[in-house]
Amino acid sequence: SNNERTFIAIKPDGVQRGLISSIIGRFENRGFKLVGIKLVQPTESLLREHYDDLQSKPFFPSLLSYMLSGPVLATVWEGKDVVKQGRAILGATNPLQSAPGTIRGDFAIDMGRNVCHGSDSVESANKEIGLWFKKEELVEYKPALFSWIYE
Ligand code: YYY
Ligand code: MG
Repeated sequence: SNNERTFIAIKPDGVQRGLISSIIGRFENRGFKLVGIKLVQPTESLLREHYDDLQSKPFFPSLLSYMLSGPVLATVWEGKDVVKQGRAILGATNPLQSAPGTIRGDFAIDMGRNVCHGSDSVESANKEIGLWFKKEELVEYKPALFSWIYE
């Protein structure tokens, strides 16, 4: 469906490095629709819920302090296959394995400074969107270019 949604976040390093416009520009250029956006200083409890499945991993403490180190740009994008396409736009988790042309492949080197987050399934997208956004912070509109992007 054209209404699939994903949660994409620009992590504290991406915000500090001035990469917000480069990253959201790639989603805009592809034709995905922005339906929510805000800068957030995440709390530890939000991050523990967001990364619930990773809490027992050895890298979790450093992931937590990295994600707490500054504001995060939280965004929600809508469009056909946007969860999977969003992951492809971001690139592999480890930037050293991310193809050039992906965000991580173009802007990152270390896994613990990989600049961005993207939901890995429709189910986790719904969970993450609900965690980071209130319902009234997400908008509905028909983009003017819709019929130039979708046949
Ligand atoms: O979804 P994605 O961000 O690509 O990877 P996850 O496996 O969900 O891990 C979340 C986050 O944790 C990753 O972006 C970097 C960090 N991390 C790490 O520092 N070391 C690892 N071995 C695995 C993940
Ligand atoms: Mg993940």
